[in-house]
Amino acid sequence: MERTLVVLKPDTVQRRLMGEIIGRFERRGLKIAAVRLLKVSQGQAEEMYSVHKGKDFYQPLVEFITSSPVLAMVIEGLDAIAVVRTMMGPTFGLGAPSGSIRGDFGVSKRYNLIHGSDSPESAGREIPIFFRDEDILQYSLAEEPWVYSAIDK
Ligand code: IDP
Ligand code: MG
Repeated sequence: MERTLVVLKPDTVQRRLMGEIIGRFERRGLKIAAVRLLKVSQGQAEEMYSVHKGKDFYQPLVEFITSSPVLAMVIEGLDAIAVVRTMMGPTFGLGAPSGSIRGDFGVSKRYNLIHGSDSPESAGREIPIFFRDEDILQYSLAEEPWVYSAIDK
C-alpha cells in the first residue's frame, strides 16, 4: 500500500468543505492513516513548497497556506498518490473537470482547496513535515476484503 500527504487548504476549512472532501476519499476505499488540524508554520510552508521557491506565485502561496488552519492527512491505499491526484483534478479550478475536487468546488488558481503529493519521493519528503512515524496508524478496516480483490494487491 502506498501513502500520500493530503492537505486540505485554508479555503477548504473556511468554506466548511472538509467533510465533503474527506467523504470522497472514504467512499473511494482509501484509508485515513493520520489526521491533524493545524496552523501551518512559516518553516513548514517553506519546506512543503520548497520546489516552488523563486517562482512568482511562491510568496503569496506561503502566505495563503499559513493564513488560517489546514487539515493534514496521511492517506493510504493502492496507488494512493495517483488516485488522489486524479480525484483532485488539475491545478487550476477554472479548467478542472467536473467530478474532480477542484472542478466541483473552485474556480481559482491559488485557492484550489487541496494539496496532494505528486510522487513517492514527494510523499516521503512531505509526510514528515506534518507527522511523526508514531502518529501514522496501521489498522485494518472491516470492509477491506470488499475494497481490494485478490488480483489487486
Ligand atoms: P499542484 O498543487 O496541482 O501540485 P503546483 O504546480 O505544485 O500544483 O503548485 C502548488 C500550488 O501553488 C498550487 O496548488 C496553487 O495553489 C499554487 N499555484 C500554482 N501555480 C500558480 C499560479 O500560476 N498562480 C497562483 N498560484 C499558483
Ligand atoms: Mg505540486
